[in-house]
Formats: sequence, C-alpha cells, structure tokens
Amino acid sequence: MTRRLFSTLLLAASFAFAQQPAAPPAGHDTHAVDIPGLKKELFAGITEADFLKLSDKPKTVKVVLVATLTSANYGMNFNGYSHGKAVFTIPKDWTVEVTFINPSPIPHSAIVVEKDMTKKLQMGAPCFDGASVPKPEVGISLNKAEFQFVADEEGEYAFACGFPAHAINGHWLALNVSADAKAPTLQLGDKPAVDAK
Ligand SMILES: [Cu+2]
Repeated sequence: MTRRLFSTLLLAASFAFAQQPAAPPAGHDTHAVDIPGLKKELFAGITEADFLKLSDKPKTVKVVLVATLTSANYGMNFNGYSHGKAVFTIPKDWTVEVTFINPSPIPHSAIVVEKDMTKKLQMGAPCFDGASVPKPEVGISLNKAEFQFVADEEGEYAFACGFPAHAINGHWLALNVSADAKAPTLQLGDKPAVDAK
C-alpha cells in the first residue's frame, strides 16, 4: 500500500469517526504498536519528564510534542493524549521552545491556535508570532521540527495538528496562558498538574 493511499484511508477513517463520542484516551503508553512504519529512533528515550521542562534561560520552557507516540485516537495524539486531555499552563510572557516530532509516515504538524479553532477543519494562522511548524497544513512525516514563541497574551489556546481535519478529530492538546500562573505546569489526563522541572 502506498503512503498516499494509506494517508487517504486514515483520513477517511477519521471522518467516519468524527461524529462518534470521543473515546477516552488510552492513557500513557510508550509503545505505538498499531501504527505501521514508525521511525522509532525519532522518539527513543523521550519520557513524560521531557514533555515540559524548564530551560536554562530565564522565563523559558521547553515543550516536546510527539505525534503518534501511541496508537490512541488512531495515532492522532500528542504524547499519547488527544481531545485536549493534556493541559499545558504557561505563565504569561514566558518563551516556549517547542520540539515537534512525527515518527509516523502519516503527516501531522503542530500550530498554536485559539482553543475554539480546534472545531474547524483548517487551523489558519498561528495566534502567536512563530508558533507553528512550517506549512502546518501540509504536515511533516518521519521527521522533527522546532519553533518558539512568546506567550504574551492570556487565554485558552491549543497545540493543534494543522493537517486538515485532524484537530476536529481530536488531534490537539490544551494550552492555557495565565498571568496568575507562577510556573509552567502540565496535567496529563486525570493526573494532578505537575510543575515543570
Ligand atoms: Cu495530525
């Protein structure tokens, strides 16, 4: 099966499931056994502690987003979570350095948008300067990309996949920018929020 055909089939499947209630996330599982063709060396050694980490630079935090880390939500997850079930909270005016990794042959991407945009088929432009991989609508496969932005406005945002129809099918995590937050935190599923270290 060609990659293009496989992508088309996955997209078709994602549309078919779009009308069904969201399945609960399968939890954090470091093995993505059901998605064929993963370039696993791209995320080898990455653990939960890497998802959100303080940088050596002041008021700067590092985020790692791995698309298809598990087979949850047909691979349309970041770090094993989808549908906003992982929540990053970033203090206002902090710099966020994002490493996006897609070990899958199916294209995915990462772009910061307002949370409401995740209900749309297309994500449009990022809502902070530079807050996207190049050409998020085209996506990246079997590769990684880095970008950074300053979270200079409070609000409810999302790290969304910009590949058409992925965010509306759950391929996004929540991102809150808060003037009250003292430190960056990450909440994974039903676990308590944890400060970045
Ligand atoms: Cu995606």
